[in-house]
Amino acid sequence: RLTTIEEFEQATERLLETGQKVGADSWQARVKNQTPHCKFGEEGICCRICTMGPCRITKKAPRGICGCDAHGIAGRNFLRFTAGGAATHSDHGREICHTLHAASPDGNYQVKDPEKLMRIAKEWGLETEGKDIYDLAHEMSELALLEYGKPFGVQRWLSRAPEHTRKLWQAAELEPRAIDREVSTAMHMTHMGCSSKPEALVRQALRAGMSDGWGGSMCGTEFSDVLFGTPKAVDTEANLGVMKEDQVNIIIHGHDPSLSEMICEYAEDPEMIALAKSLGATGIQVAGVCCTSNEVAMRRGVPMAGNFLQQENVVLTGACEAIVVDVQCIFPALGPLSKCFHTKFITTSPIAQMPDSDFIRFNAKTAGENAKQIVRMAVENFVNRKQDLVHIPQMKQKATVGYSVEAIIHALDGVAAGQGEALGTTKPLLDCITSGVLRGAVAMVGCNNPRVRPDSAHIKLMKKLIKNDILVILSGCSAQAAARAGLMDKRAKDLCGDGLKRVCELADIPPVLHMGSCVDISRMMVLASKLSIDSGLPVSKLPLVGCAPEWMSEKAVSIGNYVVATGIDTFLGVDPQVSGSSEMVYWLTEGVRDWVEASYTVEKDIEKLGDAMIARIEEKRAALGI
Ligand code: BF8
Ligand code: SF4
Repeated sequence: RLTTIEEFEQATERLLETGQKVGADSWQARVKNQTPHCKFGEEGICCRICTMGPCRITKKAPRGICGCDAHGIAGRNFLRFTAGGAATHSDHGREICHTLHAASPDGNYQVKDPEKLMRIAKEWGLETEGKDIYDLAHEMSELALLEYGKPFGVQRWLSRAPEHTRKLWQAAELEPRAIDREVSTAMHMTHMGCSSKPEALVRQALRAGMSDGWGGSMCGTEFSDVLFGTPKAVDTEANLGVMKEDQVNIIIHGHDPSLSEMICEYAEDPEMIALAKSLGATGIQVAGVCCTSNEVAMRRGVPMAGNFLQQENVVLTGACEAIVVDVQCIFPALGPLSKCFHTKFITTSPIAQMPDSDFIRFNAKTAGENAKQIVRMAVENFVNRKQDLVHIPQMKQKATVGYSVEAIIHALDGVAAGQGEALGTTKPLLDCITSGVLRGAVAMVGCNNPRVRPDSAHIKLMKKLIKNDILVILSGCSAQAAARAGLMDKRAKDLCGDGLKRVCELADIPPVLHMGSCVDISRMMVLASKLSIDSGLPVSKLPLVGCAPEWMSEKAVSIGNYVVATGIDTFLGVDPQVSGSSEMVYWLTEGVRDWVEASYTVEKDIEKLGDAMIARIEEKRAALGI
């Protein structure tokens, strides 16, 4: 049985009551204080790029002091928003490259998937014969780091894309050059007195997005696999019920697996477990929040406590000894909130420093020591729990996660073998789509946002899609919404149409596949490219669409831009704050189609959003005559 949204909400209500007892603030209360939002901001027509402003566009004042109109202002805001997201993902990727560079046989980090490293090295034209795997790792990490600042040429990863897509990118000047350069160019273009032409701003927004998805994020995903292992199907559990009343609960939150992997290692350290027992706990439970959770769930089966808008809930259980964070999507609210409980809020990255936290600077060289110190701090904090505040909602669901492209191909091989077909291709999936057993696929991604009833859009859409024989692939907080609801339990096949149900049975998969964190949307680009190459069809002709129904972050826009630029129509449930400019709306929803054969659709009515996706998939099928 699925967990319903109402049950999620009842559990939250109960936790908020605890919060009230201890005088805690909550996002639910802050949303009320912030409503109504500033209309100029919502429509993207407030500019504070120079101190002659801020300027806001109204009927009476159609131009800023410099003369920039609504289109230029909304366009610049959109490009800066994208640049923020691209920088964030790509910097995460860079950190992973540095971790790879620090890997050594007897150091903190090892190469867990040498085969994948060799595969990428060959792809990049390196001689691998007889090379020590760590020498190769260092050489590869240096090459990858150079992708961030190389003076000439375009991103190496682009060679994975089908030829048709590459031609479109070349013609539209969308190929990302050095990763950092695209962010710099975006900042330069949006400086006072540079670009104010929507077409140019949108073009750079797509290219900056491309530097993320086909640059920095791809480095992040691929080299995380090399370091920590390429995910394969693994069982886990999701929702707050994974926390344990009789154990030390360590919550890991953020994004970079360099930290979370190490915490997981040391939470299994016999010395730490013995310490926990000596203090009255029966053991140590690690659980995740946000993309960090996705990373360690996919590789280790570490349970998922919750997604973005559940982060305060883990502290409100009163049973969280430590919430350990690195970068991105961390509420500064966790500082004051943790002070209302015994919880230690431990920040670890110079990139994300927050008041009211204990800062333990974490880096690749001292990772082991740092992780041990953090785990010890959490364990020693167990005795400070205030028993009368402890309440863990007894809700959790089983989930099977870990569907990297490699794992999906492996599952498809199971089907191919049964039919005597060649292994290692996406052909069985394409056959299912051509025959109509599957109507198509939706890549559903992104955050929660209080503008949408949290998780409800994700879950509603997934249920609708699988019922219509549409396979759903997921990442980020969308994936966690699915897992918490129970849609990643293989038994959820019973909620599917007959076709998808049969595929789930044959391939032994759940109907919604967890592909990882948000940087792992690069995996989806690789999968789409493979489908295109194996079928001989352009990506844009495949019955495949993208969707972010509850998105909120700059990263999400950067992602949307590279997904669209890859030829995948993308459906948003939250407005990208450009509605104050008809030209920006035109460029994003129609204009870009001339460059990349895909565009955005924005629809805040979730039922209609689902219908629009299904209609688009059916249109694509009809155009192919299948
Ligand atoms: O990068 S889905 S709330 S956690 S931004 Fe953040 Fe959004 Fe979650 Fe991961 Ni992605
Ligand atoms: Fe106003 Fe132009 Fe300055 Fe923006 S750049 S704040 S529109 S004067």
